[in-house]
Amino acid sequence: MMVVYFKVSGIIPFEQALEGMREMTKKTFKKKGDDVVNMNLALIDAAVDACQEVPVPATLDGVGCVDDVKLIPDNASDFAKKIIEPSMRQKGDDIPVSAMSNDGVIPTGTACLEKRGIAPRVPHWNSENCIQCGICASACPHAAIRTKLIEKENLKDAPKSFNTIPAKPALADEEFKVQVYCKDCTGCGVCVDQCPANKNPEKPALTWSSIEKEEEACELVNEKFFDELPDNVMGRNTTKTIKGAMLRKPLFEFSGACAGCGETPYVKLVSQLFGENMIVANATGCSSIYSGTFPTIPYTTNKEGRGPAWANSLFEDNAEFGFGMRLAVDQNRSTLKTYVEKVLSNEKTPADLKAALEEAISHFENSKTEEAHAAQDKAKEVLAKYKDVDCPDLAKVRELQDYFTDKSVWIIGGDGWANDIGYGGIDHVLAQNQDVNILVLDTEVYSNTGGQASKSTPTGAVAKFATGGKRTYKKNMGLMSMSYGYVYVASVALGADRAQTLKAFQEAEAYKGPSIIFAYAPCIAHGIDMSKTQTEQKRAVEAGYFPLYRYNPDNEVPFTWDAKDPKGSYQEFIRSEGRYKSLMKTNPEAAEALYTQAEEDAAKRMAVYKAVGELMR
Ligand SMILES: Cc1ncc(C[n+]2csc(CCOP(=O)(O)OP(=O)(O)O)c2C)c(N)n1
Ligand code: SF4
Ligand code: SF4
Ligand code: SF4
Repeated sequence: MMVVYFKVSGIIPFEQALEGMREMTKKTFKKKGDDVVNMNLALIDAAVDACQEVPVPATLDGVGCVDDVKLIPDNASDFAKKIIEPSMRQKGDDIPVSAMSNDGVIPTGTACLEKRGIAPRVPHWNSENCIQCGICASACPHAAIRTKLIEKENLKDAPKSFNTIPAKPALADEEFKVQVYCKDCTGCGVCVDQCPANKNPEKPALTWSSIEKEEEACELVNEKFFDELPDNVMGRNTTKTIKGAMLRKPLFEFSGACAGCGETPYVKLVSQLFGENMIVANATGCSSIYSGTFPTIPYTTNKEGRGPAWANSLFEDNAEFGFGMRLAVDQNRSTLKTYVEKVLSNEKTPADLKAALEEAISHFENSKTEEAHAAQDKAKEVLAKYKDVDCPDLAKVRELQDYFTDKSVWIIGGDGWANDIGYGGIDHVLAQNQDVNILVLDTEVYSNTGGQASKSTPTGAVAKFATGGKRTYKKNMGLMSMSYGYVYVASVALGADRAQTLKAFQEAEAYKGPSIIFAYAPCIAHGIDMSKTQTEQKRAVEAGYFPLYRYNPDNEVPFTWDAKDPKGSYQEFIRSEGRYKSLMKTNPEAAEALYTQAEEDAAKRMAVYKAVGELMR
């Protein structure tokens, strides 16, 4: 590749580049002997000889070149047309600075425009075998497979190809559907791996198909119809179950995370549960990259335009950044309340406005219920009616009207942020006893910069800066957080126990103080089969590698140990992952000793959590 790069780019004279590559090759492979050096030099010569120009044809079997392909729909926003489309066509340099937003605010809901179509194979739903569990939707890192309940009357205009099955538990007027978004699917295989019906090879509910075949079967048409159907139809379900939670529209979709990523299913879950009223402070790391790579954003809104607001500050100050959001929301809400009271006590206030404001403010403390939303919407409607009235108090209420609803503040980042570089900030914010939720996506390394060791990296794991295997213990940050006594703490692994993860997220949100959740997230840096990331979470818990617990200060007995006694082998688990296995090749003696140490450390860690958890009342 290097030969081709220097030849085509002409960045330096080719002969000079060739000389440099030869020298580098000799230096790099010197220790491996002359044979290896000569083979690599021969490779360079072969590449020079083989390098030839291939002209780009105007068409390929009748298909035009990329400039002819329609990338953005006609009804897309100005931002999509003026910024996203030229960027997609690699014409970003032509965008004038004047087209950029002045304050850095850009619209959400734009990752759905990409339709990358990168998966050579995509899942196909065999409806007759589906047990309607929603696990595929919960496991998918990319929100590319979804479930919906559909009222039968809404199927009147459905395309012929749009198949559904009667909803369970049986309701005469509802149908259930699993929809694959073929062009957003990465083909990672996590859903196929996780589908419980697939355990019976005779009757699998998800099988592989080619993207072309699915397009021929009108899946793109089906997807459009599915998308336009009403969202969040729950029937008899509630968000207390995974099946129910997965009936809600993900407000985080189609991110560019690696196929099979272990982090994104958690972010998607939070968006499904709380996205409509959520503000996210994101630490730098993988989550800031897949959540905000300019110009498209995977955070999106529901059909009424409600959805998460997202921002990324620095690696080292994200907890404080989110804490500032909490204080700002509280301040704005308190100002709104003061001005609503002023308007209410003004005798000139019309009766309908008074009634609407009184109703909206009556839900101030419990502002996220359906009833509260209806009252808030009504208040906004009446406020709009009086928008021309010259009253500064009323103008202030209108300015702050979005704060009738409290916001759910989520502070998100990786283990490097949480354990190392942002730790001081997290500790400070936890100590303030304010209502924020912290989500630590624990890949046990600095994933985004190529897998450097963090204080969350366990003993024996190989990472950059720990190439000989990490020599120290994984930091017990859960325990440190619990020691405050007024912090909600949970440790979860979605693929190991979906119900426990769901419960933890809901408890964290409901808890009126600080919450912190440590979520185990397998990653490409682990050297594993990425179609099995959720299975890997299960294996980790079953081997006693990763703990599941919840510490809820609201409960009479705050600590709950959620993992069953280990039934898998710790050694078998770590020896199956590349990040541990590689040490065996480079330093087998140290590997054996570190593997033993790692198992002892993990056992000690579990015992400490259990024992101290019991004491922390
Ligand atoms: C102060 C500072 N140091 C280093 C970096 C470079 N950096 C950006 S992302 C990252 C790794 C993030 O790792 P982690 O927090 O574990 O999140 P992950 O990528 O694993 O999700 C690093 C080191 C930075 N942005 N700021
Ligand atoms: S293959 Fe991967 S990206 Fe595609 S639907 Fe399944 S889990 Fe989602
Ligand atoms: S995981 Fe399988 S059985 Fe469950 S809803 Fe999805 S397709 Fe159906
Ligand atoms: S590097 Fe790891 S955490 Fe980052 S997107 Fe890829 S799989 Fe996810």
